[in-house]
Amino acid sequence: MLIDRAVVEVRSGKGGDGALSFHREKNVPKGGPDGGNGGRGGSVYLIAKKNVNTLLAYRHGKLLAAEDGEKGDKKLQFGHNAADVTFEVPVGTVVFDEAGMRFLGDLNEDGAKLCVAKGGRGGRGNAAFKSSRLRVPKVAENGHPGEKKRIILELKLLADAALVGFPSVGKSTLLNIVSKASVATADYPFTTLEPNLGVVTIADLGTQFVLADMPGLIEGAHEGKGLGIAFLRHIERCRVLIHMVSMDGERDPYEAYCVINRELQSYGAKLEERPQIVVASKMDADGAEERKAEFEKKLGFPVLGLSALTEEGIAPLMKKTYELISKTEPFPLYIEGNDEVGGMKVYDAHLDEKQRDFVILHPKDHLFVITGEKVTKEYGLYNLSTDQGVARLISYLNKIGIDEALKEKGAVDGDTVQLCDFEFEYLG
Ligand SMILES: Nc1nc2c(ncn2[C@@H]2O[C@H](COP(=O)(O)OP(=O)(O)OP(=O)(O)O)[C@@H](O)[C@H]2O)c(=O)[nH]1
Ligand SMILES: [Mg+2]
Repeated sequence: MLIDRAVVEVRSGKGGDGALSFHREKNVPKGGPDGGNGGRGGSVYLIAKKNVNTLLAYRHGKLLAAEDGEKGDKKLQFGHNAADVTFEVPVGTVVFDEAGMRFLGDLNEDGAKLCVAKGGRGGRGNAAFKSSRLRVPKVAENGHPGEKKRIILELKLLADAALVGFPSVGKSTLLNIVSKASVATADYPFTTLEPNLGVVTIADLGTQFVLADMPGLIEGAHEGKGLGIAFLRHIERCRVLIHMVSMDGERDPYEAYCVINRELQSYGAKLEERPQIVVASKMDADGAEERKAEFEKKLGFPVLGLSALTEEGIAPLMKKTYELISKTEPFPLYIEGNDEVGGMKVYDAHLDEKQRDFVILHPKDHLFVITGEKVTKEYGLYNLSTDQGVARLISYLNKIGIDEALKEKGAVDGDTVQLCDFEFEYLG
């Protein structure tokens, strides 16, 4: 089986905590602060390698993790940075953050590298806080937390052309004939459940291309009807679509043609703009010639007729497909709101992070819980065993407007507010 999708957990290292320490020497009664900074946590990278063919290594929900940074120490000893770790994936792997299916990167070239979890920064030791206002800082920062998330790896099939159309129009039958594949075919819809690939050889041109047979589409596929359209992700990189319309009289050919085009459009990756070769299949069926003539009249252009029984039209279609592939540029992977993803070799999954500061939950009377990635991350930075740490946390919460937000949510004096393991009373 082709493993073309894997979900893995990635975890970068936490930054080492900064140290809280004071210089001690016999003859120096009051030494200055000398707590060193913590080291940076390791980051997790993926790299595309052309000698890696599948996502098999990631099949069982592997954990991709880097080590934590080392703590800072007294006498200005800085903690060591943890090493970054890099995992190899096949060329053509596309990476998404599972939460919200956010696109992280397209590893479409040998050597392309993507940071999927950035190591946390080390915390500052108290020596770093020396200032004229605070000569004896009794405060050190904790290291920044590492990132932890689940990512989806998807291997896009690298087919040159794909067969699309309603179920039972003869897509798999054609693939079998032209590529000597042995894909199941039958006279009921949705025989094909997963895309299949075949290599087509054009002997007299001494050339080959890869053809993908897709599951059938139906009206409403973009809303999940039939098999849905999720599998269309496999054809996002195809240069040519062969749109097959059956002449057996099951459906009106022109209507069927329009429905499929609408579904391709609804997929949202501009598949409708891809060069299409429209073909009329099952030309051996009764009345096929008349239907084809009518179909062409409505379309306004002639189409190739095919029959798997007589093999009529098949060789010319393969030749035409090859010619169109040769003169069509490859398509960059389309990502919503990002027309072109390419050229960049190293992507940074963190650049476009847009986060809200916090969310307030109200699980029961007189209890409010502050949550959200940003605020909990910030929370981890304060060393609450010191008065300053607490003071700084409170001033941060004030700055981001917690009081107003709590009031809006209906908090009254004396209500309990929780943020991780820290609690305080609301005072309006
Ligand atoms: N008469 C005739 N029957 C055909 C032709 N091509 C395919 N068939 C038959 O049509 C039925 C459906 O063919 P498939 O190749 O399974 O169709 P498909 O488009 O792959 O269908 P799905 O996988 O369900 O989307 C099978 O019973 C085939 O034998 C043809 O050219 N002429
Ligand atoms: Mg099929």
